[in-house]
This record gives sequence, structure tokens and C-alpha cells, in this order.
Amino acid sequence: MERTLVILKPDCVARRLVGQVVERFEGKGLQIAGMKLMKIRMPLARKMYAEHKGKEFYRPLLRFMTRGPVVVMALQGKDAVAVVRQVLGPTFGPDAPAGTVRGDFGMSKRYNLVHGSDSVKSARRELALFFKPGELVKSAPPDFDWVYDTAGGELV
Ligand code: 3AN
Repeated sequence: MERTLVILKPDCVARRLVGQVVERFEGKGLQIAGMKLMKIRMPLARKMYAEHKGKEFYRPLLRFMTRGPVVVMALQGKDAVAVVRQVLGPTFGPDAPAGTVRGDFGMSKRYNLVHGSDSVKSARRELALFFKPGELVKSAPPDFDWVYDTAGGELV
């Protein structure tokens, strides 16, 4: 079972798309293990995007991420990191195919609605920035063995 960090970015919250985006993750079969509304302050934004420091989009990205409230989520499921990125689509709306979150809701090459961790390693680091371990749900959801075939002891 894998966990990943998702951030519904300030544009997503401001445009009242939170419900529609959460619906896609839930419909897919991912489990919400943690979720909260918060404002990302500059020091946290800098930590989150440290790897992009020095790039031309770094400052606009920090400005964007601190511009308004966000919803942060921990999502859980088999291969959750990759599955979330499939649901989101390519980084920017104009390039993303219809049927993906960014493809269906985004027009901008900067405001791209949702963040999803790009690897299991980043997910671990990013989850720790936003959630204390005790805040996340540990038990599997009641529909777990309908989302996956668990009969053989593993999730298929
Ligand atoms: P993704 O969100 O698909 O993982 P990354 O990891 O390449 O994209 O970039 C992290 C974040 O940095 C993106 N979500 C986006 O907001 C921002 N970003 C990346 N490349 C650019 C760019 N060329 N111009 C503006 N912002 C960018």
C-alpha cells in the first residue's frame, strides 16, 4: 500500500473545483487518509519546492502556492503515486488530454490546479511536511475488497 501527497492548489480552491477533483480520486478507488484546508506560508513553500530553487519559475511558483488557501490530502492505495499522476495528467492544462483533471479544468502554463508527488521518495518527504504520522488514517476502507481482489492475500 502506497501513500502520496496531493495539494489542491489555490486556483483549484478559488475556482470551487475542490468537490469535483476529490470526486475523481474517490471514484478511482483511492482512499483519503488525511485532508485539511490551510494556507501555505512562504517558509513551507520554500521547503516544498527546494529542488526548483534557481529555476526561472521558482518565484512565481512560490507566489502562486502562497496566494490563497489550499487543501492538502494524503491519498492511499496500490501504486497511489503513479495512479494520482494519471488522474492529474501532464503538468499543464493546455497539454493535458481531456479526461484528466488538468486537461478538463486547466488553461494555464502556470496555474495547474493540483500537485501530486512524483515518486515514492518525494511522497514520503512531502507527507512529512504537511501531516503528523498520527493524523493519517491507518485502517483500510470498508469497500477495500471490492476495489481490489484480495482473495490471494495480495491486492490485484
Ligand atoms: P508536476 O506537477 O507534473 O510534478 P514538476 O514536478 O515538473 O510538475 O514541477 C513541479 C511544479 O513546478 C509544477 N506543479 C508546476 O507548478 C511548477 N512548474 C514546473 N515547470 C514549470 C514551468 N516551466 N513554468 C512554471 N511552473 C512550472
